[in-house]
Amino acid sequence: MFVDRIKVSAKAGDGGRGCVSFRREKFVPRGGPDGGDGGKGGDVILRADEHTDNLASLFYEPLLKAKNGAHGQGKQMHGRGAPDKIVKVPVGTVVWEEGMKDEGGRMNDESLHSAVSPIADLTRPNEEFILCHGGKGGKGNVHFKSSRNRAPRQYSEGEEGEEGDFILELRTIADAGLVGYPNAGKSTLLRRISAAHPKVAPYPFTTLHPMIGVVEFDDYRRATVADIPGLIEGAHQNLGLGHAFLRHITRCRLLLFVLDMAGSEGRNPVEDLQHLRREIDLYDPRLSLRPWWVVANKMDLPEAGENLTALRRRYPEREVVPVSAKENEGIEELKHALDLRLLAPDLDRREAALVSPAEAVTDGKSE
Ligand SMILES: Nc1nc2c(ncn2[C@@H]2O[C@H](COP(=O)(O)OP(=O)(O)OP(=O)(O)O)[C@@H](O)[C@H]2O)c(=O)[nH]1
Ligand SMILES: [Mg+2]
Repeated sequence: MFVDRIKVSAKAGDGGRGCVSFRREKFVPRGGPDGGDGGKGGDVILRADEHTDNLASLFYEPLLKAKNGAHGQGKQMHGRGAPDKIVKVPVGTVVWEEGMKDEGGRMNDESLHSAVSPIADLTRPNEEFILCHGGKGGKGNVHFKSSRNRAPRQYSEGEEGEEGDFILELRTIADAGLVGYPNAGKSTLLRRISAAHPKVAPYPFTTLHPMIGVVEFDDYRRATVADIPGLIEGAHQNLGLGHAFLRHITRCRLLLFVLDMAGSEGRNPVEDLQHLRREIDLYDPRLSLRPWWVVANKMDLPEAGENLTALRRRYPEREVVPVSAKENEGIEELKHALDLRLLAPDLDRREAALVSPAEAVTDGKSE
C-alpha cells in the first residue's frame, strides 16, 4: 500500500505527579519532607528516515501516543521520564496542524498547502521534529518546605502532554521528475538509467504511485529521478489518476517531459507536450516556470523521426534528448546531460529566468 497523505492524532505523555513523603528513620526525628518529583512525559517525535518511502505505517497506527512519566517517590526519588515516541516518516514529509483554515474557510483540503504554511518540513535524512511535547513532571513536597512550613503536604501534578491532530503529506524529494502520458515509457526509462525496477507494461496506468530511482554517474556522483503515474488531459479535474501525484514533482529541480515520439496511440507528440505543459500550469503556475527538458522516447519506431523534426521546429530553444528506452539508445547521452545539468546548481536560477512567464503560459495554453 502506498499512502502519501494521512491524518494522524498524537498525544505526548503526561508528566508524573510529585510525591508527598516524609523521611522516617531511626534516630532522625522529624526527618522532613522527602517526596521526589514526577518524571517527564515522552515527546512524540517525527524522524525523517531514508529507508521509509511512504506513510503507510501510520495508516495502521493513526494515534501516536507517548508514555506518561512515572510519579515521584519517597526518599527524594524522581519518577522515571518516559521514552520519546519516535515515528519514522519518509524524507520529504510536510506537516500541517489540522484545523488550520485557508481563506475560503475550508479545512484540510488539498488546496490547503498553498494557503497556510506547514509547521514542519522534514527535508534531510534524520531530521527530527517534535510533534507534541511531553508534560513536565510535578514537584514533590521537598520543594515546598520553608521555615514556617516544615511538614508541607503540597505537591504539584505533572503537566499534561500536548496533543493534536495533524496532516502529514509526502512530497517526494528528487532532482528530476518524469512527466508524461501513460505508456510514454517513463518507467522503462527509469529502469534504464537507474537500478530502480518500476513495473513496465503495455497498458496505461501501470505505475500507480511515485517511485524514485538513483542514477549513478562517474566519481560517485548521483542524482535521484522520480517516476510518477501518467498524466492525461484533464488531470487537473481529477481525470485519470488525478493530479494528486503532481505534488511529488513540486520539489524537482528539473522536469523531464517524456514523449511517445511515434504517436503509437494515435496522438501527436507535439500536442502531447502542450497538453502536459498545460496540466502542469493548471496545477501550479510556479511549477510551469521550473526548468524543463524533453525526452523524446520510442525513437526506434518509424514515425518518430518526422515528429522529432516537428518538435524541434516548434521548440527550437529547448533541450530535446532523443532516446529509445526499449532499445537502450541515447541513454548514456541522457545520463551525461543530466549529470552536467544537475552539477551546476546556479543554472537553475539562470534557466528559470530564461523562461519568461509569457512563454510558459502561451506554451502551455495554446490550442
Ligand atoms: N517501441 C518502444 N516501446 C517502448 C519504449 N519505451 C517504452 N516502450 C513500451 O511502452 C509501454 C509502456 O511503457 P511504460 O514504461 O510502462 O510506460 P509508462 O510511461 O511508465 O506508463 P504508465 O506507468 O502507465 O504511466 C511498454 O510496453 C514498453 O515496452 C521505446 O523506446 N520504444
Ligand atoms: Mg510507469
